[in-house]
Amino acid sequence: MTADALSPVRGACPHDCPDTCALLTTVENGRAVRVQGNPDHRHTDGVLCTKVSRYAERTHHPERLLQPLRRVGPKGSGRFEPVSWDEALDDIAARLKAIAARDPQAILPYSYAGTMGLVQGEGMAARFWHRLGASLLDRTICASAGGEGLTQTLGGKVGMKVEHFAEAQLILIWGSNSIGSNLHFWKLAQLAKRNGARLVCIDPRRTETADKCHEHIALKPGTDAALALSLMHELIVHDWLDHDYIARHTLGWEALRERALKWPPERAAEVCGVPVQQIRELARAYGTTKPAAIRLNYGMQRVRGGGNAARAVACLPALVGAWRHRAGGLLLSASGMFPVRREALLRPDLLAGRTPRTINMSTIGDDLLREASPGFGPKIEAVVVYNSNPVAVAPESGKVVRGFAREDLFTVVLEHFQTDTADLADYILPATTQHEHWDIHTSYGHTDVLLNRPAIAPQGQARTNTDVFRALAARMGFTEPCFAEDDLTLCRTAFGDGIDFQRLLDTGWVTLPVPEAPFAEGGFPTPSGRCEFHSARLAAQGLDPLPDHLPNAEPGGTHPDYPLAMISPPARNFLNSSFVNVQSLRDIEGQPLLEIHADDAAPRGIADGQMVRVFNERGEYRCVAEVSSRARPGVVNGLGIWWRKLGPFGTNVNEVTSQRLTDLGRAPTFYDCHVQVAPLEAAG
Ligand SMILES: Nc1nc2c(c(=O)[nH]1)N[C@H]1C(S)=C(S)[C@@H](COP(=O)(O)OP(=O)(O)OC[C@H]3O[C@@H](n4cnc5c(=O)[nH]c(N)nc54)[C@H](O)[C@@H]3O)O[C@H]1N2
Ligand SMILES: Nc1nc2c(c(=O)[nH]1)N[C@H]1C(S)=C(S)[C@@H](COP(=O)(O)OP(=O)(O)OC[C@H]3O[C@@H](n4cnc5c(=O)[nH]c(N)nc54)[C@H](O)[C@@H]3O)O[C@H]1N2
Ligand code: SF4
Ligand SMILES: [Mo]
Repeated sequence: MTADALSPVRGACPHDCPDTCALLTTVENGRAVRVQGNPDHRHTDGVLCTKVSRYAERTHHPERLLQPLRRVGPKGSGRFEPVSWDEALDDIAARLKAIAARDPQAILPYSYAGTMGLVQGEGMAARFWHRLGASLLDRTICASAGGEGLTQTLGGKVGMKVEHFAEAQLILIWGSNSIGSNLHFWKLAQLAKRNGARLVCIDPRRTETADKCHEHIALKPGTDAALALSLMHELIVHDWLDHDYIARHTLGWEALRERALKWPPERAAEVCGVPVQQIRELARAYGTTKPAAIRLNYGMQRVRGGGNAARAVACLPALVGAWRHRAGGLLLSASGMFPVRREALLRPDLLAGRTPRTINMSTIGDDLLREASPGFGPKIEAVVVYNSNPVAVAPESGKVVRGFAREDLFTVVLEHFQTDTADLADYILPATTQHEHWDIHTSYGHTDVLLNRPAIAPQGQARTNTDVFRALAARMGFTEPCFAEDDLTLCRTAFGDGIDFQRLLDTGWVTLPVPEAPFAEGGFPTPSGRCEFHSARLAAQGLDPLPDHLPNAEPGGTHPDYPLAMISPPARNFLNSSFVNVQSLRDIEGQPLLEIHADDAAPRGIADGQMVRVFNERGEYRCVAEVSSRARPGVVNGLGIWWRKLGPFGTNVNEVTSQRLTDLGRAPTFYDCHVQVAPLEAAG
């Protein structure tokens, strides 16, 4: 099902970005030649980010993997030979069978959001793993701390409809670089600004978004809960509260009130490292401007207290009754609004009563190096990686590399390119891109379902993820009819009768029927139906039922050897580790950068543009220092996420990040990391 030159093919951007744009791909002679945003889709509005407007360059990249490869030579030597699909699949199935005969839990699937598509994501893969009884993967690497914080407070990943931000009078952009990572939201914020709204950016880094807001609150990393609690303090003492909304639609107000009264602005100013006046003014603005909207994003939850921080911020809209207005409230993620039929799609029933152990993807470094034990279960003997590049993106990569380099580990990687992870594989299987397969998409930044049609034929011998798992299922002797379903059937299964599939085929998207102001009359999807300041579910787990500030584990300024705090937000022209190998985008980014404030650079003898070592007790990486006021004193910004092998010295920023997990949601703490920085001495 490919198209001719005259009618661009309707698709969906597969990337892990809140915007989920509608794409139009122009095809000539079987090649994708141009990718544009669909002007008819209101959220996309005809505009794509720089990365994806270069998508054809990625699809037809000269280094695309076009045939299955088998390792020759020692692990990590990067030497592979072509093999046929049959040979590869036969051998992989035989190896997995042999391990499964001892214990299928010794096999681990490792996947994340290379594609957000429900079909090429886990659509067929999950069925295969469930039927096999492999270890389950806890997919925590991005969003589970904030997701859990939101769920404990509001009841799910739910919130404002993004389009209504355009009507807000005050917008807090909290822990997010919208211009870099949520471009279509930024357009709405600008509309609001033109209509007189005030924009406040809350971010330790002076991002390009901070530059364009009216106010930038450059707090220290991991101090967001302290800020939120002191805002509550001010709302209370000035009585900028919506008492009626609190009484009718919240739970635990008295207890939260008591907690918040311990956070006068002076205390928060000290903890956050910002002027007390800035906190007072923010509280006044939030307490007195209607409607007020918060665009919270995942940048603020990658620290030890990330779950509590999201919880604290999520309490704010109920206190001022912001939810009453459609342009008031908060949005972190909209993904909980989509009625995906996970049981039908992923088929957990194929576990047939077994409960395999769960491996947290964020501690893959430690777990690959672990021996069998009663607490852990069997040693991991095989890993099948798809839609992810753990060697580059997982924390403490020194250990991740050592784990994947184990000669006794059998590793299969389904990929578009020979990534850092693929370098350590036994088999590399060439995967189709979004231009070459069907898929169906939810979004976490709006509430439309999108369909992706293939625009061109699979390149070379590339196969869809679904096809690989179908072929493996056949070789494993899995005869259930669900393993024969084609991709279009899987697309239909994802929502069943929950959406108008014909409409999706005809137009490319369907807008969910979401209420304009979903919590104007309460009705939160929590157990109590209220916004839960106090969570009985957390109390039952022995956790603090109220949100609190938990200081960073590695706050900077305390460790004698590693006095700087480091955050590692994305470089604008990469998407996690995707696109780093697209030359035109790498040319824009230049080299891996560490932004450092002049006050920190000068005493270390670091000049702008100089190569530096960034190190701590876990490891070291090297990059170019940019002496810049984008970094606040005491905090350095190591922009991510480079492919190790494309950065200088073959390392990246995750050499120094830790595998410590967050308070809620078992998530990584990438932005809770102390380091030291030193000039790289001239060789010799
Ligand atoms: N261009 C581009 N877009 C992307 C991505 C990408 O890699 N590149 N990644 C995608 C993915 S996977 C995700 S999850 C989303 C993430 O979405 P966002 O979280 O909105 O994305 P970031 O741009 O990473 O913004 C994080 C911001 O949080 C700031 N920050 C760091 N620590 C703290 C803190 O303790 N408190 C506060 N308040 N702010 C803090 C960082 O400086 C950064 O500016 O973006 C997606 N979009
Ligand atoms: N230091 C630091 N580390 C971070 C972060 C940070 O801010 N700082 N951010 C974290 C976050 S938010 C996230 S979400 C993770 C992201 O981690 P990942 O989800 O692993 O993201 P990518 O690095 O983009 O890797 C996705 C891979 O999937 C491949 N892929 C894409 N589509 C397909 C397909 O259809 N089939 C197959 N087989 N493969 C496909 C791509 O080629 C790419 O190599 O990284 C985390 N790591
Ligand atoms: S990465 Fe985000 S902004 Fe860029 S095309 Fe995809 S969905 Fe749109
Ligand atoms: Mo993410």
